[in-house]
This record gives sequence, C-alpha cells and structure tokens, in this order.
Amino acid sequence: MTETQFTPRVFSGIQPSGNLHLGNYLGALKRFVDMQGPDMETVYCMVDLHAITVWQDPKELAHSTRELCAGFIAAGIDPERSILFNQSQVPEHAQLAWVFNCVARMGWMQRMTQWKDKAGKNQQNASLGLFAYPSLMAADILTYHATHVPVGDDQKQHLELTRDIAIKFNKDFGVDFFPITEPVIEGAATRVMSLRDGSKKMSKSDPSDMSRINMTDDADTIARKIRKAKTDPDALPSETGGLEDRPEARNLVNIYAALNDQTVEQVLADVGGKQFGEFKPMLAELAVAKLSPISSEMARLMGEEAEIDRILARGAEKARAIAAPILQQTYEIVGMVGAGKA
Ligand code: AQP
Repeated sequence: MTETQFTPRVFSGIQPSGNLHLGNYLGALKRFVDMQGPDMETVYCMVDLHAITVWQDPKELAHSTRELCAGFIAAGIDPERSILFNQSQVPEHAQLAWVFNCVARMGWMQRMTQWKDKAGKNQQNASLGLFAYPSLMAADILTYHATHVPVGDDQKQHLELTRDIAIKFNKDFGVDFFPITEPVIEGAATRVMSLRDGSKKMSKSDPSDMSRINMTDDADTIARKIRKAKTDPDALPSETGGLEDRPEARNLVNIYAALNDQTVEQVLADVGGKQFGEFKPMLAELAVAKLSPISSEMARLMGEEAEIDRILARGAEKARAIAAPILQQTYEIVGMVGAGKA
C-alpha cells in the first residue's frame, strides 16, 4: 500500500465552558495565531458538543460560545484566513464520532486520565458523553484530515488515542484514509499551573477565581492575582536547574517567557537573583500589556452579536465543504448504502 500524502492542515478547538484563561491562551490560542500562515490551512472550533458532556446552562453556553469566538478574533485569528466556527453547526463531527465509537475500545477510554479525573469516584453518574469525549475529539480532527493539532500538554493522551483510532480504522478496512496526526505541544507554557497551587493545572472549573487569570479580567484584577500568587521565599535562580522542586516559581517564569516570546533561559538570564517582590510587578506589567488589548477587543466584539453569529455561520459553511466529503468517503469505506450520493 503506498502512503497517502495529506495536505498540511491544522485543527484545534476550545470548549465554550466559560472562564477562558491564561492557560488556554498560552497553551492553545496564542499558538493557533502563530500557526496561521500561507503554508498551512487552519481550522479552529468552539467545541460546544464537548462542553455539554458536563451540565451547561443553555443561555450561558450560547454566551460563552460567542465570547470565545470574540476571544479567538481578539487574540489574532482572522476569520478570512482561518476557518472559525462552532462544532454543532457542522454535523459531520458527531456523525464521524459515531463511527469512531465503533472503532475505539472500551479499555482505551477507561485509561484516559481526564475521564478518571473528571468522573472521579462518581463514574456511574457521569454522562456517557464524558466517557466518549475522546472519540468525538478524534472525529473533530480527522473529519478535516488534519495533520497537525496544537494543544496544551493535558491533551497529549487524547491525541495519542486519536492516532490509535486512525491506525485501527485504516487497518480494519485495509485503507490509508485517515492521517496519523502530529500533536504540536511546544513553547514555554504548555502546562500553565494554578496561581494558588503549582501542582494543579490552571483550569476553567477551579472554584477559586484567584487560581487563574481570565481573559476578561481587567488590569487591576490581573495585577492583584499576580501579586497574591503563591511563591516561595527564595530569590529567582539564574539557571533552569534552580527551578526544580519550585513549581510556583517555575510557573511564573514560564508564564513570563511565553508572554514575552522568550525562552526560560533568556528570562532567567535577566531576572536571576531578583526577589518575587521585584519580579511579580514585572510580570504583572507584562501580562497587562499583552492581555488588556485582547480583553478590550473581546468586550467590543461582544457588542456585535449579529456579526459574531455571521462569522460562525460562514465558518461552518467553509468547514462543511471539507468535512462532508470526508464523512461520505468514510461511510463508503464502512459500507453504508447511499453514501457518496449526497
Ligand atoms: N493550564 C493550561 N495550560 C496550558 N494549556 C491549557 N489548556 C487548558 N488548560 C491549560 C489548553 O487549552 C485548550 C482548550 O482546552 P479546553 O477548553 O478544551 O479544555 P480543558 O483542557 O479541559 O480546559 P480547562 O480549563 O482545564 O477546563 P476544565 O476546568 O473544564 O477542565 C487545549 O488545547 C488545552 O490543552
């Protein structure tokens, strides 16, 4: 079997589950912007079907979807250069996910750490959707034959599962139809940690608002959260080895490096020897300078709801033009009568 050459194409998504935060920005959004360019087709999605795997208030879900769209655009995603849409407007995601539910194995899903973390001890009461989440994620990616997926470190395991699903589908049906996707997990802030606890990921669902910097926070709030961020009493080291066993210090330095497009080594060369009393105001100033223009543009765009809806509908149309033929070919491979005639 000759190996198919797939056109380079990026796909990634973010859940519109509220509280878009600095971790989502540095681990995902900012890198989505960097990947926009003439050599790469970029497809970005507000994954609302993923969001409902846990309870969402319908009005808040609609608001968060539009706010997230505003966040994408304010951060630098150009809806003319990238395809930008919400998942539920492209039914091929859910249709392909069903095929993948029949390819993926129960054991694979049971091993997912996100399932174990989110369902916790209450697995019997968790939704079936939460369990099947990685199969929908595989469909999100593979319905575009995406070759590259920029994500934060927490999504690594789901991307490995996406590769396993593609490999098993290709093998089961004797085809070379789905690409084996490359995860793109790079930069200084692939895992931004909570500002209150350096061992926990910064997350939308953390009950403490002080644990994260929200993309909608104003300058005073950003500065206050950084001032109150947990640290240790020592001065910053001049070399990366000195950050070992200092998770909070490492987190703040990583954030500084990612916001300033520097390496951790470059940052430490400048700030090594400084106490947090000096470093925190530097970080706050940088964070406000980088994030405030994004949050004010988000607020402006949120005043133009009809325009946001138009952008999402137009993006969905462009997305379907890619996804529909891939789903039809999948159905043909699987043996569904009538496939390919739509
Ligand atoms: N702390 C983080 N550091 C770096 N990247 C992160 N991402 C999330 N948190 C961090 C990346 O952001 C993208 C979108 O994430 P998502 O909204 O789809 O889901 P999530 O990873 O479940 O986000 P949260 O904030 O952690 O939500 P909850 O609290 O609901 O679990 C992904 O690329 C992710 O890697």
